[in-house]
Amino acid sequence: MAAKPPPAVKTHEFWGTQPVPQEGAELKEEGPIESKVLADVRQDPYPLATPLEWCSPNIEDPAQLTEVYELLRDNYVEDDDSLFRFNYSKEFLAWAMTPPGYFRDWMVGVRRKADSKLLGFISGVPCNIKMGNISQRICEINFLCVHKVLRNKRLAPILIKEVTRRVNKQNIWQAVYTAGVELPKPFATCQYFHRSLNPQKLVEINFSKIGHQFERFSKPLDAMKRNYALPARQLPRLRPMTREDTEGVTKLLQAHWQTYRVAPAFDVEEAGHWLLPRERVVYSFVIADAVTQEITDFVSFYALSSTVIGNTKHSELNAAYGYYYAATKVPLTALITEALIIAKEKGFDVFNVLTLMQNQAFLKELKFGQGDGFLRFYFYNWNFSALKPEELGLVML
Ligand code: MYA
Repeated sequence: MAAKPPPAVKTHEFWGTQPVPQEGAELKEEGPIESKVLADVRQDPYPLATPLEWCSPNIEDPAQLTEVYELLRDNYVEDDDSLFRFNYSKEFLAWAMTPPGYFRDWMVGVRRKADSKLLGFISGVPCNIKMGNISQRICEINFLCVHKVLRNKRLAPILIKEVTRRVNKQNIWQAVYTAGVELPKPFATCQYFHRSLNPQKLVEINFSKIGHQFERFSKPLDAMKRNYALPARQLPRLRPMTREDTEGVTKLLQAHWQTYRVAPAFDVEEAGHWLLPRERVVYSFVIADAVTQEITDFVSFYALSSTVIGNTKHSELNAAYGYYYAATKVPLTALITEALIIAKEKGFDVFNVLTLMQNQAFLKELKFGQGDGFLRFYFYNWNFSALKPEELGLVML
């Protein structure tokens, strides 16, 4: 019998040239893959095809924010069946791209010269990250998008190289990013889980199916609704986080983040930016000790809608996504239950989480269902041994 051919290894014309761990290569010591100095950084932007030009959209200018918003609304990530497309709100994008010390030129856009239309985008923001035993100021990359009319023309690698050049100019040589697709080479892979808050709508938009366990009932949808009904609030002392809580929350989270191999290493100012509540963007809650006022517990989620593509009844799926937490005085399950109840009260249809942090501990009990999506986590220019989702304490937007 003829021997089976070896499995095809996907070749990566671009990623094969980048300082990322390559498929099949042995892991080297944790740390940078290549070492460069400022003098090595190219001074001029990378060349673009003649009809195109670079820009740095100013996210604090409402008109330019709208351009980025519309590019993403119409061209950003869709699920495999093209039923849903992420629709990050303008407020959300403004929050995600303007943390303390952000650089305007890390927002990289490509315009068509003829009419200035924005056709490509990628963003970077500075962040302090714990990578194993080292905490370092690196770059978080997000919102890579090429307009549908310019797909498969190798514009994405040019956007990535240009943002890398601009980040390097600030003497920063590492980045973290996530993608649904598999590239060389993730240090962690997490799976999505979904907790239904509005089962009827989720069925109507084909996000969920009525499960087999409900088919034996005369009214399966009603049985499904009963199954996902939530209890009344159980933690009356849980209240929205305020600016005065920022130091206490930072202290609590910094201690919690020590338990992971990769996690944020925010200072108080960054924590204020990333965690203080913003309506329709991020929701954060604390419990303070009745006597000492010390913050003992924290839970948060963020709001990210998706456009429902081609559904006559519904146009938006309102999703809440689990964000950071730390529980020291109440069980984590109780904190997440409160978050689910609040998210439902605020009109969210579903609560999504990944299998990172301690999430696997509550998925079953709180009736989260396994999704079909995966999210891969990557470092740029940093060798790092693979970690299990529960060793990962970083949430990317
Ligand atoms: S993840 C979200 C990505 N966005 C979307 O999925 C939106 C919808 N899709 C699109 O807009 C386009 O399809 C994109 C590709 C723009 C994704 N990450 O131009 P092409 C590689 C990295 O012909 P297009 C997020 O935002 C692909 O393997 N690379 O393709 C984080 C191939 O390379 P190779 C990707 O479809 C982004 C090459 O691009 C991705 O027109 C992190 C093909 O280019 C992807 N998601 O455009 C970026 N998808 O031949 C890296 C495809 O080698 C940051 N590709 O296989 C790195 C750190 C930089 C800073 C470093 C500082 C120190």
